[in-house]
This record gives sequence, structure tokens and C-alpha cells, in this order.
Amino acid sequence: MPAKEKKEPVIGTSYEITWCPGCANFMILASVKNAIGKLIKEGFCKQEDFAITTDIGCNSKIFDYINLSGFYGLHGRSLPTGVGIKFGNPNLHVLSFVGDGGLYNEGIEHLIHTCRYNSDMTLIVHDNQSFSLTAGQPTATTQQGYKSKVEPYGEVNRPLNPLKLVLASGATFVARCDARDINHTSEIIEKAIKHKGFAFVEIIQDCLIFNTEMNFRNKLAYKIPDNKDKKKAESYSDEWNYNSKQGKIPIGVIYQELIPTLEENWKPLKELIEKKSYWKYIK
Ligand SMILES: Cc1ncc(C[n+]2csc(CCOP(=O)(O)OP(=O)(O)O)c2C)c(N)n1
Repeated sequence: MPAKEKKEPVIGTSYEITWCPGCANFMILASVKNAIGKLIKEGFCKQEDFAITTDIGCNSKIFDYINLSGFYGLHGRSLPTGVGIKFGNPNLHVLSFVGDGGLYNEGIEHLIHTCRYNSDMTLIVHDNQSFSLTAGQPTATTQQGYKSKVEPYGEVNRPLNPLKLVLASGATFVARCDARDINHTSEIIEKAIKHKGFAFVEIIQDCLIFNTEMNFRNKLAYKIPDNKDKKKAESYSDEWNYNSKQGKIPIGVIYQELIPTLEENWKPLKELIEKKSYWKYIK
């Protein structure tokens, strides 16, 4: 008898991709598809065990290009939508996608609280340091001096350092990747999905149309070994302030710790995990 052939999981879709030609989102899509495909093939979980949520923006078009169930949400609300899915079925592996504008401006409160909750899910941030879909307004991670139609004299405010924010807010997995390095990004996404708790993965990406002066930050990037020391994580986070194209940008797992998750701490959800079940309508 011929050995039963294992069907390859189909992670992509046949929808026309409408990102600009050469956009770094293509690379992020490839990394995500590689990571999910590998996890399914190695038996970590099935395709139907994943759910995705997105925001609004160039990044969020990814919703149409990944063959997974999910919810295409509102601007700034990808994370609470993901947490909501976890409350409905804590056994799902939820991946939330968002841009720097959606996360660090519109929805920053959700970031702080989800870190604090330690919900067992993965957040993938497409950080191009600009509100790109709406023509390049500055976000909270945009460098000072960036000139756009809304700020012809240049951005006046200092950028936020999101890594320091999530560490201070209690994130249990903090990673940074460079979109151009598809294999490395894929490995980090895999680790993030396997992490028990809230995994924050920031992907630095170029935008070919807006805020182009920050492109090629990958030249400053260097890989670090997985780190579990909080003090070291803080010092990695301090190495780059999002404001300059000088210095070095550490990429890799900046911090990881294991503590009980929101779902484990909340009795009814823990019971659903134990029963491998979800809320059902009871008459
Ligand atoms: C509440 C709300 N505010 C503003 C908008 C308009 N809007 C749609 S997409 C977008 C920019 C998204 O930028 P970002 O989140 O950085 O993602 P990118 O397009 O760069 O991937 C904005 C401001 C909106 N749809 N909803």
C-alpha cells in the first residue's frame, strides 16, 4: 500500500494583492505563511485552530491573503477583537495584525492592557513609522523632523519607544524583526505563537511611498540570542530610539518569561481549555 500522502496546507488565497509593488508587506505575508504552514505540518495545531484579527490600514489587507478564519476589525481595535475571540474560545491561536498608527496612536490603551492581561495570543505590528494608507501622516513612532502635508514644518514630537512601553506594561514575550529577513521573521513568529501568554512582535518595515527617509534601517539591525533577563531586555530596548538612522537595532527575542495567562487565571476559561471546548448557547 502506498504511504498516505499528507496534504499540504493552503495558507494563501487567490485574491488579487493590492499592496504597492515591492511593499514590505509582501515579505511579512511570506513570513506569516511560512510560520503557520510549518506549525501545521509539524502537528502543533490544525489550520482551523487559528483565528486572525486585523485593524484598518495597508497592513490589514493581509486579512484577505491568509486562508484563516477571523475578523476584519476597526482602526485601533485589532487587539481587543483578538482578546474577545480568546474569551469565546480560549483554545484558538489568535494572531492580531496592526500598523504602528493603529496600535501606538488609535489603540494604544488596548496595547497596555493586553500586556497586563497576558492573554495567550500573538500581536504582529507592521511598523513603517507612518500612517501609510491615508497618505503618510506621522504616527507615534515617526522620527522628529519628518515633513508631510499635515506637518509641513516637520514632526515636532519625540517618538515613542514601544519596546520600553510593552516591557513596562508586563508583556511576557517581546520581539523585534526586520521584514526583509523573511526566514528570521518566520522563526520569531513561530516562537511567538508557541509562547504561552501575550506575544508582542514588532516588524520593522520600509514604506516605499511615505516616510522613505527611514528606509533601510535593516542595515543597522543585528541578531541577538533569545533573552530572558529583564535588565538586558531594557538595555536592548534603549539601543535604538526610533528617531535616528544611527547606531544599532537589536532584532530577535528581546524578552520572554512564563507566568499564568489570562485564560488560565479565569476559572471558566480554564475549564474550557481543559475540556478543549468553547462557549455554547444554552437554552
Ligand atoms: C477611528 C479611525 N480613525 C482614522 C481612520 C482613517 N484611517 C484609515 S487607515 C489609516 C492609516 C493606518 O495607518 P497604520 O495603522 O500605521 O497602518 P499602515 O497603513 O501604515 O499599514 C487611517 C488613519 C479610520 N479608518 N478610523
